[in-house]
Amino acid sequence: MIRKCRYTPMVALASIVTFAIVTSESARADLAPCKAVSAGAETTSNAVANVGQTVIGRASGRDVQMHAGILPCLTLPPVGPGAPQMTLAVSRRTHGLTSFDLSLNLTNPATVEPRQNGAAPTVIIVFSGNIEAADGSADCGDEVVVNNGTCNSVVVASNRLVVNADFDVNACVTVKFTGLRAAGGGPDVIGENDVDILAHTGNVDGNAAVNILDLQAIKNRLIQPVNNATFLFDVNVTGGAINILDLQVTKNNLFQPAACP
Ligand SMILES: [Ca+2]
Ligand SMILES: [Ca+2]
Ligand SMILES: [Ca+2]
Repeated sequence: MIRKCRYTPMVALASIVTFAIVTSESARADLAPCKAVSAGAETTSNAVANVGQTVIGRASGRDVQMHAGILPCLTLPPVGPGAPQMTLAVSRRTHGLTSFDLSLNLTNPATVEPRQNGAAPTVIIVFSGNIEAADGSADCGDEVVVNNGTCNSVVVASNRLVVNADFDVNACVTVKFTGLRAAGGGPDVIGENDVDILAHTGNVDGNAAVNILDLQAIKNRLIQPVNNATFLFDVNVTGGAINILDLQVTKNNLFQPAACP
């Protein structure tokens, strides 16, 4: 949600002014900083607030005209860290010596993770800015709750929340976070606060079922090395080459249902 506001002096404030918060860190670079406008002066520059600040001066989708010298952004709080929000998330599996990340949908439908847990299953949630636990320590069962899985540990690293978690089999796994804020005592995290992943062993094509088409897809990649194009087919997360064991674990899960609400 980004609002630019333009101020034209010597005209009364019109209409009902709406308030909005600039929430996009990436957008800030496009916006000029607030600056003073002297009485009677004309300006066409955009007077804006930085991320996390309240923007005043836009009504019903149109620019609001203001009295001379009144620049609302001059009265706003000092620039501080913006409110972070989740921007992307991945399910990471370690295939032998190499990790491969499956990008996760942040909203419905939940992404299907066809791979087993492997040695170090991790969900990594990336935020728009650096974060910290408000109570000083990011913990399983506190800041992070994993439904239909086991939260093993949580690490905050800059703008990433690293959740080491085992997924239950054929389950809708939900990683939910709370109690996080911008690093340095900044504003609380805003926006979506959880991500669903459908753990469905062998469902390599990501549709509703584990069936013969999944077996065929794996078969088509037999003996191929695990790489960025093939990692989902290393269902048992061993690395090396895709092989009969990946077919076998998929076969063992044929027609087993799984769904996220
Ligand atoms: Ca805590
Ligand atoms: Ca399938
Ligand atoms: Ca394998």
